[in-house]
Amino acid sequence: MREALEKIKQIAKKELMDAQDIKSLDNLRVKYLGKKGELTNILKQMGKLSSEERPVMGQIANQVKTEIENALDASLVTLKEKAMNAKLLSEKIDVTMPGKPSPMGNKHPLNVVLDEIEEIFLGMGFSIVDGPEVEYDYYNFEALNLPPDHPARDTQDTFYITDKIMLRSQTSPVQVREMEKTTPPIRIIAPGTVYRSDEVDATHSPFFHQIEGLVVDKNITMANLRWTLDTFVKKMYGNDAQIRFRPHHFPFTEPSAEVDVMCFNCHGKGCRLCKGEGWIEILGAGMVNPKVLINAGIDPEVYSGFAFGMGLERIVMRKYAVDDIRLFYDNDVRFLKQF
Ligand code: 2NM
Repeated sequence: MREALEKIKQIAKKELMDAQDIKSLDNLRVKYLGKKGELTNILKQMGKLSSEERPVMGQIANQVKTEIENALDASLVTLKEKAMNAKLLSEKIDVTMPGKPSPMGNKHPLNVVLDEIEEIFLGMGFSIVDGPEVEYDYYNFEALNLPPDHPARDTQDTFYITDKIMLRSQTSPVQVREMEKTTPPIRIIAPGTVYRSDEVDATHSPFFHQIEGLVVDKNITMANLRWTLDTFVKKMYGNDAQIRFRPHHFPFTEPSAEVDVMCFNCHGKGCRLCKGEGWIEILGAGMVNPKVLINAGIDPEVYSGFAFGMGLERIVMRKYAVDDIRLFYDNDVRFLKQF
């Protein structure tokens, strides 16, 4: 038995030294120390020994057991260390390596120009206001002096939700709400999305963006309107930019005008960009109709005002020679990257 124990000890120690991983170490623990393990088997035969031999053999057996356990523990420590080193090596990252570049987005050209326009009007003391896109037809039409039978109110051209509620077709309802809410002086621009039931083509979209302006105070005249728009186009297109007014009609302004800017390509001579005109229409404007002031609770005997409106897409298309309005809404990065 002594020899058997010595042999188990030798072989166990060698096998434990040779174990390559924690799993095989576990198997060895079972093989030697488990319930049906080799050492356990020998200990079971202790009963057959004489009462003199038993304590001696018991001591040797315990010693072998302890030695195997110690060898197991030592081997476990070494293997764990080895596993950790392998893991560290395989997961090593080089923190000095350059990162992968993330694709950068782009400011949308409509926003590039809108921000520019807002900056110019903020510089002249205007505030920026907004309002609902789902609007009562009262604010969109009636308060603006468009009676129920006015052609612009044709249901063919307007997205009605109920017979009284619609998607706004202009941003003027924002101005009406502002006039109701505050007392003059008022100096605001209202940029935003507007909706019209148009057939889609290169120059039409069922939604687009408008910027409308409104100034109401005592003694506001057409001269203030001209100065404001003149200052605006000079900041927008450069100091040699010029404007001209052509008589026009809007129900919400009286008198009304369409405003052209001298073609910045040919300086009035006529070219392809301005279709031979020498001038390009950029906005509509006029003195706020006294009826509109009354509707919004402002006394036209005390106050007067001017208003103007422009389409953002048209201005951007002209500025960057974009020939199809649909390009603004596709969000194709190959297009957007160009601004
Ligand atoms: C335009 C042209 C002329 C306009 C009028 C008003 C309001 F609310 F004050 F009456 N806001 N915007 C206006 C005037 C809009 O767009 C071409």
